[in-house]
Amino acid sequence: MTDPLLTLRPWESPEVTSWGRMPMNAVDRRTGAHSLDGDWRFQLLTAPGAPVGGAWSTAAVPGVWTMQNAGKADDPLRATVDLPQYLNIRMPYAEFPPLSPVDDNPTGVYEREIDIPAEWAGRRIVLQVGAAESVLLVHVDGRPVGVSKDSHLAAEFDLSDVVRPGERSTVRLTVVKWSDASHIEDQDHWWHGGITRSVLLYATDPLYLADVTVRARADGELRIDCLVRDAGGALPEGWYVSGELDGLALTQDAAFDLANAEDERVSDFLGEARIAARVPEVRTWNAETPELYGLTVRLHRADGTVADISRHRIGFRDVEVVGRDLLVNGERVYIRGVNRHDFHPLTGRTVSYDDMRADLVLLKRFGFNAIRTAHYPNDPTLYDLADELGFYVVDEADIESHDHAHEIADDPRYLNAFVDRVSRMVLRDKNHPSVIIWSLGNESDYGANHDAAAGWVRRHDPTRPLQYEGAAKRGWADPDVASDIACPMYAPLEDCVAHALSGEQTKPLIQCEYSHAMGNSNGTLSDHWAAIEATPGLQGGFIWEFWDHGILQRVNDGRPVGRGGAGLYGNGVAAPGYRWAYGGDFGEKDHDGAFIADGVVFPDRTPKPVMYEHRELAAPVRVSLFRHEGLVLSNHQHFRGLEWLRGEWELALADGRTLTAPAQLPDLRPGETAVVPLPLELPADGGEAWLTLRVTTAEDLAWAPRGTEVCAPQVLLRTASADGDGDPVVSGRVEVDDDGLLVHPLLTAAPTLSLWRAPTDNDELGGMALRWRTWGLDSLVRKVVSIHRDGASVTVLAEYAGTTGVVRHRQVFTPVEDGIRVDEQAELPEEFEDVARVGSVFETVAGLDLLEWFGQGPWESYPDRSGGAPVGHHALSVDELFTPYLRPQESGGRHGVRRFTLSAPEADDLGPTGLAVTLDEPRQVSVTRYRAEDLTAAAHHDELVPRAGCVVHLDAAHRGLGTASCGPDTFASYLVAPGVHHWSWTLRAL
Ligand code: IPT
Repeated sequence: MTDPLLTLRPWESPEVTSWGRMPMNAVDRRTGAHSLDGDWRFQLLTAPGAPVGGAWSTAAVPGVWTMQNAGKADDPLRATVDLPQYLNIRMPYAEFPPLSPVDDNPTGVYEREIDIPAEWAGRRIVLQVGAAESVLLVHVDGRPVGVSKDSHLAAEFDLSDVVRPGERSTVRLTVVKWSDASHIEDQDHWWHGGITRSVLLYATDPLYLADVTVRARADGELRIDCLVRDAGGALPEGWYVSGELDGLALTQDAAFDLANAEDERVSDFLGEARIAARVPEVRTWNAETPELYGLTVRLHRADGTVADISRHRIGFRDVEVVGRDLLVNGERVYIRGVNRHDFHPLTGRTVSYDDMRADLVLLKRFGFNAIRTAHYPNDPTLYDLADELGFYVVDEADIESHDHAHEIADDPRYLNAFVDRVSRMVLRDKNHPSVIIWSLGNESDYGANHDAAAGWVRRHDPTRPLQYEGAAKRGWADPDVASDIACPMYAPLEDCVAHALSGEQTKPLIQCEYSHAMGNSNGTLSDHWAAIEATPGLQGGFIWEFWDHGILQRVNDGRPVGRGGAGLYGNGVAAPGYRWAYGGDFGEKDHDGAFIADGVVFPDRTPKPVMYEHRELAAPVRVSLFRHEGLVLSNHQHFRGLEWLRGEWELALADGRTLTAPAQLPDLRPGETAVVPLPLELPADGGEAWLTLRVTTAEDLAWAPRGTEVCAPQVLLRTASADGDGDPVVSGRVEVDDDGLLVHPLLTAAPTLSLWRAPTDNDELGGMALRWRTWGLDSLVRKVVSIHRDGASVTVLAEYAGTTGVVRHRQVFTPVEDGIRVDEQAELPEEFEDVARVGSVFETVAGLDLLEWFGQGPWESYPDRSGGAPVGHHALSVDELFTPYLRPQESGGRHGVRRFTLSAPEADDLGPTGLAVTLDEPRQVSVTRYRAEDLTAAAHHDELVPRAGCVVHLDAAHRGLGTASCGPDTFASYLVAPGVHHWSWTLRAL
């Protein structure tokens, strides 16, 4: 028998967005529903038309088959199983929209029995499939029931006429991976196939709430619009709705009924009712104090009995664009945002409540207050959590046609799909206070299809602004494009500032993507925030992105670990025998490599160092020095005081002392400042002095237990005194070998000049690493020119030859008390106009595992990413110093290091226990177990073989990180220029 769903070939008909699917709505049916999650019978076909009838395996629902090795797991990689593939912009196949490969189109067939409870007799029975990609075909007992596209939103099908209460039915969900819809789901993440969110079955009374739309304003005005339907068609007489808001009874609005009754256009067939109220002394919702109210809406039959219930948690708040400001409850709020995908290293796209909560809790702890749901509506629970924990959400429709953007934006065959996707998102999410802006999608050029979708949103929900980067690109101030926000991506900061200062700005400027977090990145984030906070018209942006999308993979057979592999990793690193897979690791022919690893957290959610930078930039309380007599404390929040915070002062002195004193945080309203006296008397001696306010949560919060660190603003109280003549020279002998290399019992490799760092992703993709390789900086050839003894000092002149230039390097070794002073000078030729670093590198004996330093820390920091690392006395094991970026690269650096010791924590009494280095001024230092060449050669972290000793870099100058893998490079002030560089340091044995 021919199946009409297959005959129609909906996977190549963009005009067909659904068939038999019910309209989207905001009634939450999760409570009381029967879950159909679990193992389903499963077959993976090569194409949608291929015969079903082979052997069934099982697949977990929700889940993607690409992560489950579903099919025959013992086949060679990619032979009969379908594995994840990572491509950013390019489509994975050559077919032009709307077509996809005819013969090679993995199609998953999921089947299971469902028992329909006998007590559902007479009720409306609905199947809800949370999400399936990219085309879902539904059959029940062999009968075609429906079709749905739009991979990140639920589809509902009315089964009332298909199943029989008290009987068993077979549900088949056929999921076709490639389709016309794939061309508008060309987002930058892994391609998967499967059912990614829960499947439910529920029943309602024939008389039911088809939709509920809540508008709750900051002044307490509440409007609830209910759409009522009856499965039988005509509505019964006398139905009505009621509501309850945290115990406050709400009734149906008679004025609305009257107006409807008098309006001849309104039929009795479509049930519309309104509840209107004004809530006195309303507690408004905002991201800092996300006050929610419990709302229950009831639909009654004429006799008062309840036919249907819809429960919501709502927030009273306003959002509007006034001039060039985005206002929440009248306040111009900063958007400290991040782009977030639904991602998990074991399940691909399926994320649990606990996962999502953990994401948002982490973001809260690191100062984020906004999320862009890149690039599709996220799991519905995400929005509940955003409401509850306090996030501003830019809700983005599932439209990205990147590879064929220009063709599709005006293609009328895709018109319906654009409007469908945007409208379904709005219909689902409109009641969330967290959602403050709708986004029409991502990277899809700009065309009539967007304007059509924008028109729908503006009519349906005039309460929120709308944004679309592709439209804003036509002109940040252009009133005629479908974007109320100027929301560029990766715009140079100077362009943003210039726009804000031009006098022509008409819309808030909030970058939808900026500060690309690939590898060791996010340089200049603090410069961005300094400009944002200093420039009216700039309001923030969304960092790209939250996750490094590394998939946990077994190294021996290349398979994804899949569900149940939890606990195999921690601290950002996959356990031995596993690795974080990125593009190409599943044998994909076409892929975009490590570009998928560009988040602020590792795949196990371990925060990368940039998170600490961000936390400090978002500090709710700031400190500055007031005429050296006192301190200015300020409240940098928008809505609340400092009462939820507790502080402690910490004074770090260069002589090694750290003094503390309790802090009394003043009672400050948002934006207010107060002058407080210095909390500690500054000791007359002790040298350089830094005062830090360690701010923690004063009580348990939904997102942080009491005592969680919130920020640590710092002021310099006293600069280092000039060192006089330095360490007195003592008589003694410095040993160098015939090559002029220092001989020292603690060093296994003598200090030499280094101009190379293992390229960061920014260095590689920004083209810098290529230039450095062309100049030969990765393989400089050292030649000693002269060795000269002058009294106790030895001067070594050497030349380091690259392919295009020669660097002259001088080292003067002078014995000082207990050690050796090394004065260095390097002269870079003009052609080495922009290098990674200029400094010394040496290697130590094994066993020196503890680094203690006075400088910035404790986390990794670089010249253009050092705002979140306060100066103080820090200590970490050498292994902890290293940041395990997925693709090994320069890492583990610490900025502003004044001195350090490297010691053996458990040294015996024989021989030296370590070494101490004092630097002439604060310098960039790194101590790792890897040479730059080790890091450069490895493609994954698990390929690195730690050396027994330490590799120590002391840099006279170190280039900033920037964000050139996608976006602007670092600023000129963070570049390492050619010419003469000087630096000195002293090496002592402990
Ligand atoms: C931009 C995309 O919107 C985002 O999905 C991601 O790919 C990001 O860049 C880079 O990781 S598109 C880019 C070509 C500007």
